[in-house]
Amino acid sequence: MYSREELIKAKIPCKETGIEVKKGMCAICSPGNHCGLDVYVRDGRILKVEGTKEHPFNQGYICTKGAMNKEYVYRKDRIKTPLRRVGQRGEGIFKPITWEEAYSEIAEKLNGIKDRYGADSVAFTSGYCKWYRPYYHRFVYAFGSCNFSTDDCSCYRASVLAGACTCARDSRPDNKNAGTFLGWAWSGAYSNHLSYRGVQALKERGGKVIIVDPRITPASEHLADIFLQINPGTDAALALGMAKIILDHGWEDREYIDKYTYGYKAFAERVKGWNLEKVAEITGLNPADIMEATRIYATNGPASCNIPASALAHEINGFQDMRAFLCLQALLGNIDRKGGNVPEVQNTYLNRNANFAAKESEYYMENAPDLTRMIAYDRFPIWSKFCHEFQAMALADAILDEDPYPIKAIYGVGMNFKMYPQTEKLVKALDNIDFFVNTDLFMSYTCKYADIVLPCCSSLERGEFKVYPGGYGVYTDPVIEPLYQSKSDTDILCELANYMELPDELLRKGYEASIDYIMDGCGLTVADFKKTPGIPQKMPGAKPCPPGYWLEKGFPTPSGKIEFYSQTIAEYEKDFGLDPLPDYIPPLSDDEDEAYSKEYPFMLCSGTRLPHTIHSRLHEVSWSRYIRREPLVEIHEKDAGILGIGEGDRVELYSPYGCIAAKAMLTAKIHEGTLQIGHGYTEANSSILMSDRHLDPYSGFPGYKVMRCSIRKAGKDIEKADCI
Ligand SMILES: Nc1nc2c(c(=O)[nH]1)N[C@H]1C(S)=C(S)[C@@H](COP(=O)(O)OP(=O)(O)OC[C@H]3O[C@@H](n4cnc5c(=O)[nH]c(N)nc54)[C@H](O)[C@@H]3O)O[C@H]1N2
Ligand SMILES: Nc1nc2c(c(=O)[nH]1)N[C@H]1C(S)=C(S)[C@@H](COP(=O)(O)OP(=O)(O)OC[C@H]3O[C@@H](n4cnc5c(=O)[nH]c(N)nc54)[C@H](O)[C@@H]3O)O[C@H]1N2
Ligand SMILES: [Mo]
Repeated sequence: MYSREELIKAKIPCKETGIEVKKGMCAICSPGNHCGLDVYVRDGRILKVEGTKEHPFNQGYICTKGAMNKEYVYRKDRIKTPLRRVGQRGEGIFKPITWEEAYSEIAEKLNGIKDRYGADSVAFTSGYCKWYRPYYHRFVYAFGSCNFSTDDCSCYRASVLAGACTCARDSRPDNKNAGTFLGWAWSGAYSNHLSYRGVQALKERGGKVIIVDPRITPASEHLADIFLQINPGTDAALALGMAKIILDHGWEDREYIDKYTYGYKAFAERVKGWNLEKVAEITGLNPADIMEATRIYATNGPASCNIPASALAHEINGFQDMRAFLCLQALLGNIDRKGGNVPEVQNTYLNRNANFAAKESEYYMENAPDLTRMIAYDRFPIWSKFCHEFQAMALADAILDEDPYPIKAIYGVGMNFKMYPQTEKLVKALDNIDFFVNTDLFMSYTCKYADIVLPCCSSLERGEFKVYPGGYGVYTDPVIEPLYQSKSDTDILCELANYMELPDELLRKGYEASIDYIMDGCGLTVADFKKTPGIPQKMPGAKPCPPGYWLEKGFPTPSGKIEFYSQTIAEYEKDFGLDPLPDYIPPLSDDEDEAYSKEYPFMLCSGTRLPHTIHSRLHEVSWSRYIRREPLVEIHEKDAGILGIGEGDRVELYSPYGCIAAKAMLTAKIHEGTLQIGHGYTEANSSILMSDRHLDPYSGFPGYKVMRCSIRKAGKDIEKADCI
């Protein structure tokens, strides 16, 4: 057996074994990761994958999910050919058709609907995949529709919007220089393994770590000096309470506040009402712990922190929680300072700052239609102000109410109904839809409802461009041919654009020409990158972004300062009741009547990240299923005792919106009165329990982490229960 190094370096052993080690990229997980992979290939088949040691980003590491790439690519339910539905929607009965037949039917149907109802009546959507987005976005605008949406409507964007209303869109923790790391709704070990390593290193050199989480996690166990096991959804109360303690002790950075912030007085006035007892009561925390955590955070600086991706955003006060959290950082002068958080100077490509300027938004916005016509444009003004996408949480309403106009077709790329709250309502809304196309690798629950299904391929079967922090760009080569008749998403869109004769020459030239346009002026072209496929190259023009850029230049806010009081939000205060200052709103206040809370006494957190799954992608991979064979509901052992529920018992989880069946997993890691379940399962889709009205008024994000529900032991005839 040859070692990995021998196989990579020496050509002769490769000839003998027939194995080639090719450079690929894992796209199973967040684009914030996308680790470099060494893919062992023989006779066009993947044998195994490993992390690429010389990759500047992951340096050889991959996570549990990345290790499943082979099993993922060869999932049994890969779609082999384009398909036309012949059964009822949802039945999953299809007839294979040729690509030409698929393209001509799509072109005819979409153009027909455009002629009859206008281009905006076609809604274009995308699931979690990011790589094709700028290209797809431009495709939508070339067609003429203003209605483009992605999973950003429920992922991370709420945190970005809170940033945009306070200081800058996004920031990174400067853990190397920090005295303390504040991990707020952060469980890096499961959701972002490389971020966990950064905090481990801080801890190893003597830094302090504070963790704020309702759940006991690897970070709370192994890294935390102090762990605040907070009641879910009460984060703004804690942040405002900590601000009060900081001001009471005179720990704030006065000079920084005077020079770089706006609205401090109003903020100080707002936090006055938050005494320690009140904070402790709401958050369920011990007052002494709150004091001690605040003391460490304020006096052992500079302090860095994570920017929570979804946990806070999935509370319905998530936007305001994030604002309160950012204001806390500002009080201590931790924004744009060494050892604090360094705001991004630019968004290079696909929501990543790689220290050089690319022309991504110029590219897709070049021929943008009137975006004020977007679905739900007037419903979530902060969303609409900053996003070039409609808030898709309003899609079902828009279809059912024909408001602001009828939606007659959906074109989906990786669209997944299970990511939408009240999934069944969206499925029902399809009755009003004349034509639905979806593109996926796998025959998903959603694909079964489509009129035409298009087979796309994985990241190991396509060439794709990506940027990395530190100034890197990379272009991958396919490591194996696309399986069956599948194609890359951008090839599909390009061929369709040509079929439809969309009036956009650049788009019709294809993905690579588009990347060259976006990267124009950055120093390297696609042809340059392709000389070293899969190996990141340093961009000649990349410049490091040291802290202090915004402090010197002025922040991209109306006042040019960090805004405790947001002038942007103030524009919408009168008409929309939005609050320019951060505030705490109880997560269930809308529904909080007595009868309701009696019937649904539990608070459900759906979608806490599990180390071996990601959304709906890995549940059907056998490796992943061996780890957790069935959907499990975590319930506190005391609650289980009261309800007579034992470990492994079949249970039903129900809310006013639906019911799902799962198995009970008894735990002491979560609070009593709360339940937790993973998301993305077809046989137990937790999103059907969520209300599509339980939304954050600022961002439109759904309350996935804070939904009232109840649990009961299932009867013997569980199969016949009114459950999905
Ligand atoms: N209840 C609940 N719901 C949630 C969440 C939660 O925590 N709880 N989290 C929310 C968040 S943060 C997110 S990001 C979303 C994610 O939600 P989804 O978008 O649903 O994520 P996935 O299941 O990863 O991917 C959707 C589809 O894309 C397909 N796919 C994979 N690769 C490709 C590709 O290269 N091309 C194409 N065309 N398709 C591909 C997959 O097979 C899958 O069917 O879910 C949201 N919904
Ligand atoms: N393994 C795995 N990794 C993933 C994903 C996946 O599905 N699986 N999804 C990716 C995507 S799209 C996203 S958006 C990110 C999400 O990344 P995160 O936002 O980090 O997601 P979570 O792990 O759900 O939440 C982090 C921590 O927040 C805690 N939390 C939950 N509710 C609250 C609350 O009310 N207050 C506080 N303070 N903490 C709370 C959870 O217990 C958890 O420990 O993960 C990405 N990485
Ligand atoms: Mo996400």
